[in-house]
Amino acid sequence: MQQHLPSGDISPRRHRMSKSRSRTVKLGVAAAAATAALVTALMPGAQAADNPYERGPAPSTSSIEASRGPYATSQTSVSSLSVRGFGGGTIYYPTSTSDGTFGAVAISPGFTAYQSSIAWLGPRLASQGFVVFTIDTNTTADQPASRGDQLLAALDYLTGSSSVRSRIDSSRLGVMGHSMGGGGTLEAAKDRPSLQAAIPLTGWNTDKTWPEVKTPTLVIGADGDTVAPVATHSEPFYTSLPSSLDKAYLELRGATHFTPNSSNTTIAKYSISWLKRFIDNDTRYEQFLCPLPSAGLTIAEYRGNCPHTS
Ligand code: 9J3
Ligand code: ZN
Repeated sequence: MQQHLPSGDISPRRHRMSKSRSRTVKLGVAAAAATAALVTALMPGAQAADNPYERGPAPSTSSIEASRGPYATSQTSVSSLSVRGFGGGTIYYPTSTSDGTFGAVAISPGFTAYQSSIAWLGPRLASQGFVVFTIDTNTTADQPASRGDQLLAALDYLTGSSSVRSRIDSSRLGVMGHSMGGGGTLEAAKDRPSLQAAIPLTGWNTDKTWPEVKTPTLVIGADGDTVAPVATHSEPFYTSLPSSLDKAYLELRGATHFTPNSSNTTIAKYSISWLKRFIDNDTRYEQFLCPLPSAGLTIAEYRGNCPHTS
């Protein structure tokens, strides 16, 4: 959040206030601040802000770039034999239950790939305060529309049947995916407008137009992608999303179609910020999204709307 210095017209008005009134206001403010500090100190999980969905300490550039966030994580494997509608997967989640429930994200791999191809995102995102489900698809040849259905089936399993269901706020869900899984991410958002965030990673889809999407979407492309070139995939995906939607386009510099298959700080920091901002309504992360990030060593291009409307 940007801090603004008080503008010049404040001080004459302050001089009009009597000394006793000024002292009463100051004491009241001090008492309220002390009470808030005491409540926060006595209740480790308590948040000083009024947003009930905020989780974890105030973020910084280094905290969103770090290889792990503030939460220790656990993981549990889900067998394909125990579920219907998708191919099983691995759930990564904050170990502690003392901070209440968390938002959740399902993530699909791409064509011919397995959950291992996106596994780095599990602990990376979960340690920031999300339940993360990296899935396998029914077959590795499944197309984007099917991957979208499977992401939704995975979220339904996660919130309805999984061993961590009580740790999740089922009203705060998002989807991500690589390549055809990114194409599936857009399909899932189109099919379920209640989703709070969507992030296709070097997404691939024969459908280039997404005016139906109501979910805040961060489209991530790669400047050197020759499998799903940004000019025919991520860029039209982004452009076709409604202009009224909170949306952004991040083009990675020096990156390929397979950059999202390895740990990547630029993908992580903007994904964490987008998920926090739109799944948790956590405006402490707005500072990393608005004003729009500048192009540089790892960002070839960034587009989006600021300020955000939702
Ligand atoms: O998931 C993907 O990597 C999709 C890219 C692709 O090769 O599609 C061609 C059928
Ligand atoms: Zn379309």
